[in-house]
Amino acid sequence: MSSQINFKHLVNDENRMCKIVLAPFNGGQPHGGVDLGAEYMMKHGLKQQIEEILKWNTEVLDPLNGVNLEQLKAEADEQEKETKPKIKRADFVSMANKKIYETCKNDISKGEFQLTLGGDHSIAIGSIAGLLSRYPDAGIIWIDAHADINTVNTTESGNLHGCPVSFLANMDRKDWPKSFDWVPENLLATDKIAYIGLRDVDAGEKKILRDNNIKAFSMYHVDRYGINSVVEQAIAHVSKGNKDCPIMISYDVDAIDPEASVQCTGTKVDYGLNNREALFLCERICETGNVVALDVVEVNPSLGADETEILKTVAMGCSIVRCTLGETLL
Ligand SMILES: [Mn+2]
Repeated sequence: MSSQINFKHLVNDENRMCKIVLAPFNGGQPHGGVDLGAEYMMKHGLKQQIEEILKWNTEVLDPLNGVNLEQLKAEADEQEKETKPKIKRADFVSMANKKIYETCKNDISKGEFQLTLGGDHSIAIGSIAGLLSRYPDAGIIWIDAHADINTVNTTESGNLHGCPVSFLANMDRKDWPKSFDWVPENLLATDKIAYIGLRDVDAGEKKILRDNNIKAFSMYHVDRYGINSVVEQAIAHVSKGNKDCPIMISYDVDAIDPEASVQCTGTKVDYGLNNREALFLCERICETGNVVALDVVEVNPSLGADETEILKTVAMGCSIVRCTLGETLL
C-alpha cells in the first residue's frame, strides 16, 4: 500500500532514494549513550524495513566517520572546567553540525529523502540547514516535549540540544561563538516552524515563542482539539497556503509519553503523546505528499532499565521512520 502515497517532491518510481545520515553525536547534552541511538535503530533492521517493506533504495552517509567524538568531548569538558563558558562544548557542537550540514547539502539531491538519525537534538542545526539549502521554503514541524529555542543568552543549562531552533532562526546571532559563523543567514523564518507536543518550556522560551508569535501546540492543544486538528493546523501554518510546500519533521522521541513507549531518552517528561498520536502525525504529514526529510533524535539506549524498555524505545524510533516514509495500516 505504501506505493499509493504520492511523494510530490521526491522521485516516485523504483529509483526512489532515502539517504540515511548517521549523526551519533552526544555533545549537545550531558548524557552518554544518545550517540548509540542511530546504531540501535539500524541494528533493529531499519534499513531493511525501508528497503523491503517500503520499497525505497537506501544509502548510508556517515559525516562523523573518522572523527574521535569521545576524545574531543573529553577534551572540551577538560578545557571548560577552567573557562566555565555559558554554553557547553560550543566549538565541538559546531564542528559536528558543520559536517552534518555539508553532507546533507552536498551528498543529498533534490528528489531524495533526507533521514537523519541522532544523536541529541543539537544535530538538527546541521540537518535542517542542509535541508533548507535544497528547499529554502520548507516548513519545519518540530515534535518535542521541549521548544529547544533557548538562545546563547537565555539558556540556563548551557546544553546546546536546548538551542537548535534559535540557531536556525539566527536569534542573538551577534552573541554566537565564532565557530558557528558557517550557519547561513536568513535560514529559517520563525513563521515557518510549528511545534507539537510541548509540555516543558522554560520561562525564557515562553517569552521567545510569544514575542515571535511562533505557532506552538502543547499537550493542552492536543487534549483540547485532538491530534488530527493539531496536525492539520501545523501543516497549514508552515505551508502558508502553498499545498505543495515541502515539509520536514524534526522528531524528538521525548515528545512521546514515557509510560507509552519512550523510557530511553535523556529528558523525559510525563503526560506526552500516546503511541497512536505519535505515529498518526507522521502518517498524516506523509499523506500530504510533501514530506522531504525527517530527524529522529534523543533515542538513548543506555538509559533503559532493561531490554524491554530499550526495545520499546528503539522500535518506536523505527516506527516513526516507517510511518513518515509511507507505511500505512491498510
Ligand atoms: Mn528536542
